[in-house]
Parts: sequence; structure tokens; C-alpha cells
Amino acid sequence: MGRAGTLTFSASGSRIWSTAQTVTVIGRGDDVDNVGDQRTATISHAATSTDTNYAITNAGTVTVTDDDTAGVMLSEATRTVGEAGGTATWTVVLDSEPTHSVTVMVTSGDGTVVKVDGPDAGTAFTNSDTVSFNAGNWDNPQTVTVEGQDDDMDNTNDVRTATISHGASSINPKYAITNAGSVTVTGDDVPNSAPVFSPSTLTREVVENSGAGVKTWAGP
Ligand SMILES: [Ca+2]
Ligand SMILES: [Ca+2]
Ligand SMILES: [Ca+2]
Ligand SMILES: [Ca+2]
Repeated sequence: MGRAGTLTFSASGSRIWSTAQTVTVIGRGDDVDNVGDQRTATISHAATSTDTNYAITNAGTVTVTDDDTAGVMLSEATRTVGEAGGTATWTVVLDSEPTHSVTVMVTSGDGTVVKVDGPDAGTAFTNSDTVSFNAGNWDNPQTVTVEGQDDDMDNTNDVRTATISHGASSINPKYAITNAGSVTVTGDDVPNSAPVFSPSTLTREVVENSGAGVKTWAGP
């Protein structure tokens, strides 16, 4: 099926002018969430004949409906990490091809519980990081890593929780998505060891009524 075809009408026979002939078109898919959820193409019809009465140019329009929806997909909804440097990951990918670059901001709701590191070359864990997509990589999942942040408390129920939000921004309004999903990360408690008082020797002798023999030792 090409971009152009012909129909022939005759004064008589199998293609007699009075019998309608059918034109078939097929929609061509793209991966873009199109504006107005549709695209249109003009199908022109031009008649030529030695009968100059049929030197006619006309046109019709075909509308192709869209089957793509912009969105951000997260591979996980919940993750668990140890608070003392434990890590967990999930992936971020777009649902449709963007017409302009898209930045997904990944933000920890509580940087004292978990910090995040995006897929860029940097390896530092911070309160927020970004994941970037364009028309060339929109369908390649990219990895977000979170790291549990230690505290010195034996936490209630031995857990703390932070929500990691994802917000997309782009010149393309289809990808101006303030709330593009979140992952709830639970930081399992890793309580510090109980304080230990450990003098070098637990028994000392002193001479009564005298400062002599007073011993000291270091303890925590
Ligand atoms: Ca499509
Ligand atoms: Ca489309
Ligand atoms: Ca990184
Ligand atoms: Ca703790």
C-alpha cells in the first residue's frame, strides 16, 4: 500500500462509472501521545480524463485516532532498606515517546530516612536527583537507587518510612506531570549496641583513711 493509488471508471463494463469503488486506508502508528489525541491526513482525489468535464480536483480528510498516553511508570511501589547504608533500586520509564526532553525529579520526603541517587555518573546520595528522557531513550528503563540513613535511636516498631515522589517536567505539556507516582521506602532499624562500661579492672584496693591507693580507670 503506497501513498497514492488510482481508480478507473469506464462508460461500461466491470468498472462502470455508476458502481462505487472502495478506497481503503490504514492508520500508521507512532509512539507519541498526540495533541488532541488524534492526527489528520488529507487524502486528495484528482480526476483526469480525455472528457474535459472530468478534470476535477477534490479532497477528503481522514482522521487517525491516537492510542498513546503520556505517563511515567515506576517498577516498584515499595522498597525496604537497612537504615545503616542499606540500598534498594527501582526503574523509571516513560509510557510514550516525548516530543521534547523530559526531566523526572525524584525527591525523598525525608532525607533523614533515605537519600536518592539517579542514574547519572554521580554517585552521591542526596535529598533529590533527576532522571532525563528524550525521544531516543524514552522506552529504556533507568535506575533510581536509595540509601538508608542511620540514626542513633532504637526507633518505634524498628522502622522509619519515607515517600519518594516523582515529578515530570517538559516543554511538552503532556509531560508536565506533578505527581508521576511515588515509592514508599521503609528503613529497617539498626539500633546501636547498648552502651558498655568496660573498666580495665573491676576490682581495686585502697588503703582506708588514706588517699593512697586511689585508682582511676577510664570508661565510656
Ligand atoms: Ca501508537
Ligand atoms: Ca500516537
Ligand atoms: Ca548517580
Ligand atoms: Ca535507628
